[in-house]
Amino acid sequence: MHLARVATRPVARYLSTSAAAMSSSGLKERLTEIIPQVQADVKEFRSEHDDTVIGTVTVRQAYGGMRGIKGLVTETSVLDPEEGIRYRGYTLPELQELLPKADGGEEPLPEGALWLLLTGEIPTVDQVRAVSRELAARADLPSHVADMIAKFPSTMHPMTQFVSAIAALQTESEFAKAYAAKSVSKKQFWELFYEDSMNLIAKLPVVAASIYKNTYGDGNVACIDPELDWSANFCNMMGYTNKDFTELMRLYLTIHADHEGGNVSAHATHLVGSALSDPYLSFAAGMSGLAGPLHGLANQEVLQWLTEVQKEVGEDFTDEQLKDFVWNTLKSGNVVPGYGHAVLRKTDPRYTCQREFALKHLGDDKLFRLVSKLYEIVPDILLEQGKAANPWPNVDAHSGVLLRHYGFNEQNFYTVLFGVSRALGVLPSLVWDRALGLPIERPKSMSTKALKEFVAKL
Ligand code: AMX
Repeated sequence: MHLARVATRPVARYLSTSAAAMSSSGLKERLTEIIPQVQADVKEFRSEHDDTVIGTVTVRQAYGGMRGIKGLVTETSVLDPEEGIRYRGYTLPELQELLPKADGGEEPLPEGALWLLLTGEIPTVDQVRAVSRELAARADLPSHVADMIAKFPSTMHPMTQFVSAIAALQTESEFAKAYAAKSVSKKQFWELFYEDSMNLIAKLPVVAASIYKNTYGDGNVACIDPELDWSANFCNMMGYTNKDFTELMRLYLTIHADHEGGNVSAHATHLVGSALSDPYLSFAAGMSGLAGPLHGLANQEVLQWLTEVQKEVGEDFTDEQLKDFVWNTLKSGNVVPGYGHAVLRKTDPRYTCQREFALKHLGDDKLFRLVSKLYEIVPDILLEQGKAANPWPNVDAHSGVLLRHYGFNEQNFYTVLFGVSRALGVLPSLVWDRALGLPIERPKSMSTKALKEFVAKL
């Protein structure tokens, strides 16, 4: 029988929650100013255009995963098939330039991305430092969640642990409590979603690090240091103190945050939240979607696949050997993980900025060499096979190589890192869903019989 390793230092020992209330960064105050302006803008736009047609739906789309149907409003980011993601109108290279950095650092602080995604504004250095402090002050874990993580069997996949722990944190939901007490009006929903979202974002690194240390280590998790930023605390809690690794995590947590509203994790979070399930339950649903191999779990799959490639072709591989391996993957009915995308039609800019980080920091890392070679080889093969609409690499083709370089070898944990970052995008979206009063989501479905009858009448 598996015996769980219990943290010798309880993971719940952090700053008191009353400190959180006192350490406001000004982010909520800024949102309070912005929200009425956006509400008025949306009201005016809708009064003029509610009946304007923005697209049509084909039978192919109904059977084909609703590709390209414009049926969702997401304020935080927009994905262009050719150019890639823009957070509130800014490309990733622009964010790398404009968002505040840590002292002596070169990569953006994800707290800055959080501010931007929530407000649409690039924050100042002071505002970002204040958000770091506010998140540190909200990071307390309730003891039942810490105990629960400590008792999970190490054979339970880290994403299953992550989803379960997030759902268990729902005891802390201020929205759920106020709603149950009938003490909140619809106009105030966004504020409670904001409080829940900020608390959840603050606690996720503690949850994730506790899962990491209980699954792979001695169960000890370092305490939050209120002087450190969100990523540095996360790295410390996982036991990584290398400065370059912390910089990598700042970049990683910034670029994985948001990818507009239709991807599985964002859409699931939004959908469940539309039933007024609180941010904890909504985000747990989103993370269940991220755990799928065609979505976030692809970063784990990539590392697994690269390990198999290495084993098969060795270090002095030829192009022909790599081509054979890729073709064999396809012929055996598997996808090439890390390649293709439902929306993108060019190399994912999230791949490109990770590649640039690797060019700067990884030197002649063997796995990076292999990944670079595959970048030259895989697209042509996918094009020749003629099935994938997009033969180019996505975000997951690169992330594991960077983590592995710094000794982060536990690939089954990689999707948890993705999940911690994704909170910075989908939870602000959820806050805006409530601010704009979006209703419960309920698209129309049809049976094949009903569809046939419908098209016969056209
Ligand atoms: N390798 C092999 N075949 C691929 C492929 C790949 N990387 N990408 C797409 N295809 C295949 C599809 O499986 C599909 O085959 P089918 O007709 O036999 O079912 C066909 O090409 C058409 O698919 P598509 O329209 O190009 O893609 P999609 O929108 O249906 O799916 C995605 C997109 C990402 C699921 C798909 O490209 C894929 O499976 N990629 C590998 C897994 C991966 O990297 N996922 C991570 C995506 C990013 C993320 O969410 N984190």
